[in-house]
Amino acid sequence: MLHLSPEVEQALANSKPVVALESTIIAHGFPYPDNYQLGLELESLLRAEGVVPATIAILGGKLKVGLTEDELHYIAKAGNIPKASLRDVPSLLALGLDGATTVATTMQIAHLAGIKVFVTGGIGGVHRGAEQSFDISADLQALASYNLMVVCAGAKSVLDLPKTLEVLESQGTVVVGYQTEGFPAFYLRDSGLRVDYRVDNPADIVKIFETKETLEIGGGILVTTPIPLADELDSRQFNAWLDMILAEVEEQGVQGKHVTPYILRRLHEVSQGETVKANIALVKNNLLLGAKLAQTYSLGS
Ligand code: PSU
Ligand code: MN
Repeated sequence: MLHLSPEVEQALANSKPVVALESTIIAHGFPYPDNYQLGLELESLLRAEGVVPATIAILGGKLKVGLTEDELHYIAKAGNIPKASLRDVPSLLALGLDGATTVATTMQIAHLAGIKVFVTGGIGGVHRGAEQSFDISADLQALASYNLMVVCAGAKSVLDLPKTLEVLESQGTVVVGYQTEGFPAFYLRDSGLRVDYRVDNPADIVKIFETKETLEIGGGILVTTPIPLADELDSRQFNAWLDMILAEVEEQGVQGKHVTPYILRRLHEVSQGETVKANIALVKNNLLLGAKLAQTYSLGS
């Protein structure tokens, strides 16, 4: 069921650096054709760093690790490929269906393939109002289970960030800040919350990861890095947009897996593209750190 592209298969066999990328960001994170262009650009940025990109998706019931340009285009354009979370994977495979992988499923599949680094924009977490809705992303569950370095710009303040950090602590997930003491809040550099460890160079992050592997402690490491200063949004403006959109979610009864894509789409609309621009900038920034981590890890193996 696991289908590695020839490029990814060869790189892994030769312990060359590989970085996994998710497909929900392409299917649901950005409008077409920007999403297709972004998918291609992320891959070529990694290649320029000497790293093999492994974009992950479920297509026709197969776990695809490394996509062709046609497959990437299909996912970007289709518009109706469902978000595949952990619980969807067996059904999608058994029934021969498509799914865009979230952080959780991308981690699961990357882990099956033996990939150690995954770069995304922001993770899912505990939603605001979770004490009522119980809406907690399976991304946290995956971070508890799969042994990968996951690079992100923190999480959006769409989520309840203090609760998200509490769950990460309860389940024993290592959270580090790359050149930052503050837990980043995606479009904003600092959430006002702290990370446990500030680490200033990629080699030390890999060292933490390898130590965890040596001790056979399961689960991932969440590597957070803030959006570049020049790309950060204005926090008052952002919070005003967000409050408006959260009110819509409530009013329209948006629920379950539709919440995150709804919020993202509306942010893109009301900000007239500003959030898209910031999102692209932070993913690229994350990518460069992920490339360094993959290179450092592969040198040691
Ligand atoms: N957060 C973002 N952008 C995203 C997502 C989350 O800022 O695109 C996507 C990721 O694929 C993440 C998923 O894994 O949404 C989380 O969805 P849920 O909250 O339904 O678990
Ligand atoms: Mn949810």
